[in-house]
Amino acid sequence: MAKEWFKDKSRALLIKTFMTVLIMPAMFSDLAIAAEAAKHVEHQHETIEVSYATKDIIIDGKPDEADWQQAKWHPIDHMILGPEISADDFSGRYKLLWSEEQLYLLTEIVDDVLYDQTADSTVLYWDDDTVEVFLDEDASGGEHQFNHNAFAYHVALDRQVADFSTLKQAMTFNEHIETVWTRDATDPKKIYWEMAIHIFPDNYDDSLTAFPLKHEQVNQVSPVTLFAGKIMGFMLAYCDNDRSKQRENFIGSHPIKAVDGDMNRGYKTADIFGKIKLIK
Ligand SMILES: [Ca+2]
Ligand SMILES: [Ca+2]
Ligand SMILES: [Ca+2]
Ligand SMILES: [Ca+2]
Repeated sequence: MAKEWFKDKSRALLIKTFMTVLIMPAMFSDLAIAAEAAKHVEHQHETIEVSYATKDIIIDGKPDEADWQQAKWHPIDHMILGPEISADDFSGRYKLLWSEEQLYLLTEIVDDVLYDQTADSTVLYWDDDTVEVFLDEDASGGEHQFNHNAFAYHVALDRQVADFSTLKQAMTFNEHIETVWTRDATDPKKIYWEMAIHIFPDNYDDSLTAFPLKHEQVNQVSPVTLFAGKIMGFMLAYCDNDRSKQRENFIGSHPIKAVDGDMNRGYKTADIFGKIKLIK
């Protein structure tokens, strides 16, 4: 009887040890994965509130309007492509404001070398120093590489704005974003990139604005009128190149979950954009 009990006890101990060795680490790893996923989802769903511009914002690359002084900075600090870099090589942050006619963006960039190697604004524009503005007017998410369910505007140093068209070719959308940048008066590595962005809906049709541009046909779909409470998909990134053949770094404002090791997904899907809410 005692022998049997001992056998049972040994067996129980064996089972307990087995469970501790095999199941506990699995539980911890499940917990770690769940915590990581929760962190990701939490940040992804953190909506940025955007204040109303009480006075006109002059697009001159100078952030001296009182409304800009009041607005809150948001970081551009998530590495999408490239190695770690120093704050001197790149650091950036941004502010947003809105009016009925447009969304205003102020981007403060520190970049040691400003570089625009390809003059044609529709060729290899992602390998130049570029602010990339991701916008999804109705916050629908979803695929947008060759349609206008969302836009991935590449705003270049020469103030041209490029993205793919529905014809699967790059084209300019200069009428969508008015922009001017200037260097800081005391720190020349710091630039202020001020933009007024017209917000276009999913049904924007680029076929009439493709080259050759016919000015009388440009406004076939009007920008939407913005209002308090409106929610849009939004994300920001900077392509940093300091005289390399291809861009050295791509740094974003939001964390992106890698798919097959790839975090550079914003130009294809609006699912990874953050959200902004216009408030008054
Ligand atoms: Ca200004
Ligand atoms: Ca740099
Ligand atoms: Ca959309
Ligand atoms: Ca650069």
